[in-house]
Amino acid sequence: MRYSLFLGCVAPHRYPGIEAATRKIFDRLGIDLIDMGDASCCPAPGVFRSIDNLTWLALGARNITIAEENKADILTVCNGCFGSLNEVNYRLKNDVITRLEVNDILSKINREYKGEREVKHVVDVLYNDVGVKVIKESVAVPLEALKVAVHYGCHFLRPKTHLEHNGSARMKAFNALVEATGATNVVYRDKLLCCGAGGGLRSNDLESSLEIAKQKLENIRESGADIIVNPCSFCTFHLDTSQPALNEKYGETFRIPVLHYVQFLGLAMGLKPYELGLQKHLIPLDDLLEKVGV
Ligand code: 9S8
Ligand code: 9S8
Ligand code: COM
Repeated sequence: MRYSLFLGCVAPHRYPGIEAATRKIFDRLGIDLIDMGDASCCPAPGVFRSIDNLTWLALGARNITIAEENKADILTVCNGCFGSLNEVNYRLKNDVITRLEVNDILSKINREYKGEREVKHVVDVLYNDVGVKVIKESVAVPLEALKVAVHYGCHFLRPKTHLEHNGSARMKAFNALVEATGATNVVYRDKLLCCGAGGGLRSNDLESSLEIAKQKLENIRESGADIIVNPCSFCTFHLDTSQPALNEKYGETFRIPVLHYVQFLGLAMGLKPYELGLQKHLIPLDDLLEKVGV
């Protein structure tokens, strides 16, 4: 098994631990990750797709051609990147006229989109291609002491009728992967609520995006969860950074650690906190690490 690793923007720029964790857990699982050279932003679906469809398609197609050169499907670690590239791929595979238009643009940089590759979310790869059994066997430090609030994120959840997203199957897969570490998956109100970042809201209207995060975090706090685990770089970024911002703005006392699933699994595999970049998170994980005996 081998994949082209698509990093997106948030992992390399803000949460390098997501990249480090991905490389390390895949190394443990014996799966090769191939770099994608000069890949660009996916481009972010909530931003580019809403503004200029053709630009969105052409930029996404250019990234996919890098995976075609690698002869390996794309692995994404962010819901937005998955949603964007998967949809570009779907549209271009199924719409000949748009594909001709996009390939005309790509010809200026001597590239051609061929439609030879799939775009996969890391959750789909771990659940379908690796399997829960192997994930369970890879656990060296069971996380039984932890109550987890799972946050899926919007671009993870599109229904099967929308292109080939199948969010409900993916949601079940994610629960199983979280539970495979030994942790308890808690129930909380409005679980499917957005983190507040997406659709360009965080960059365009920070105040509203913080309001949504506040609702989400209040519901999670009420559940008594020790940690938020999610499968998206952008959600990780927003749920972690919005807590100090809300504490400052409203005199709140939010202090719920947030991990991307690849980091959470890394902990369960026995990787060290510094190998997973946990020191880069604004909400400290010290108490939680003590709880699981790391
Ligand atoms: S790339 Fe640029 S802004 Fe981001 S991280 Fe995920 S979505 Fe795709
Ligand atoms: S960021 Fe990640 S997927 Fe999204 S649009 Fe609503 S939720 Fe958070
Ligand atoms: C969210 C990406 S993961 S975007 O802001 O909706 O483009």
